[in-house]
Amino acid sequence: MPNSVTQPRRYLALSGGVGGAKLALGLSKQLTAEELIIVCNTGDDFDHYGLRICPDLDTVMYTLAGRNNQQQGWGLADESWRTMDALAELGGETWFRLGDLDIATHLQRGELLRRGLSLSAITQTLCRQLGVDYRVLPMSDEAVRTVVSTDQGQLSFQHYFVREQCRPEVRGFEFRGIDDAHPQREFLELLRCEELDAVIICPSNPFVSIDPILQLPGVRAALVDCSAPVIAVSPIVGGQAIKGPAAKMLRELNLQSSAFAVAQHYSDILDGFIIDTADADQAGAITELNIVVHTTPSIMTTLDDRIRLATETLRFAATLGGDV
Ligand code: FO1
Repeated sequence: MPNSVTQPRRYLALSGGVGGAKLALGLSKQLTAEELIIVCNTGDDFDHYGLRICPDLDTVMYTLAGRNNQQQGWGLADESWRTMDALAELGGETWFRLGDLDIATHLQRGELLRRGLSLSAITQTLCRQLGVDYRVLPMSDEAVRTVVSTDQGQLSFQHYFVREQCRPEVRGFEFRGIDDAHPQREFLELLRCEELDAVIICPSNPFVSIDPILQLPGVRAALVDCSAPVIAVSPIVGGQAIKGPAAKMLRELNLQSSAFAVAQHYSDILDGFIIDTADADQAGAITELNIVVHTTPSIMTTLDDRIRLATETLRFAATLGGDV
């Protein structure tokens, strides 16, 4: 697996949303906290009731802590909703569901922000308190906010995704603040370091979960120059997204809703692409993009599925070696 018995293995996973967190969990079962660093999209973050909500950071943190709501994917298990019910009684907005226990995370994050801590430091503190040793990093410590251009005008991400339930037709995306933002320091250092064994783009939505990370100044260039193989796991299986609007977005952007279209979207940075057996017929076309393809069952329903896909991904990375 590693390219030398002495050199520590280092893997960088890029994650957003529920699908990303599933593979991150599988990778965490195969790699130690020294070997796996997870960078999360923060374009979904938003301020609501004066709380700073960071869905993709919290979903990975709760998932690695074994505390996430398995059915929903986001939020905490054993949650209660009394604050939401009380808010409804007062005429407050309840379209964005904040569980009583989840609110504690947002209160503590807000308190630490007010004390001047960076989002990286806050995330590390929250993770440590929840027993998560893995480095879970925001893609940037500066604010980047995804705005979705739709047939009903521009919508902030959570308004599009939750309030409007992804119904509006997308026309494009804007990542507000991204030109002035910097990739999180450790993230960029890792991309440039020689010890990295692979960059793994998790099966997240390419447009609203991964692109905000890739479009941070310097990230795409660092991925192109990266000595380690860059691998993505397709979020599209059999023309459908496992969860969320990725397939619908592809169609609305007049792209194919296919694994091939995702490979094309990442083609300038990818060395390898993992597709599901259902899409084996697209392997040839993807190979034409000068991307090595690995075909394997990629739907993650159980923990074993997550671990198996993570194992396949790490093995695939090893075959691509460091000299790409
Ligand atoms: N997603 C929903 O579909 N409905 C919700 O009410 C909702 C609340 C919520 C609260 C905290 C949090 O961290 C995530 C939450 N999500 C909710 C998921 C969130 O919108 C998405 O996970 C990401 O933004 C995109 O993957």
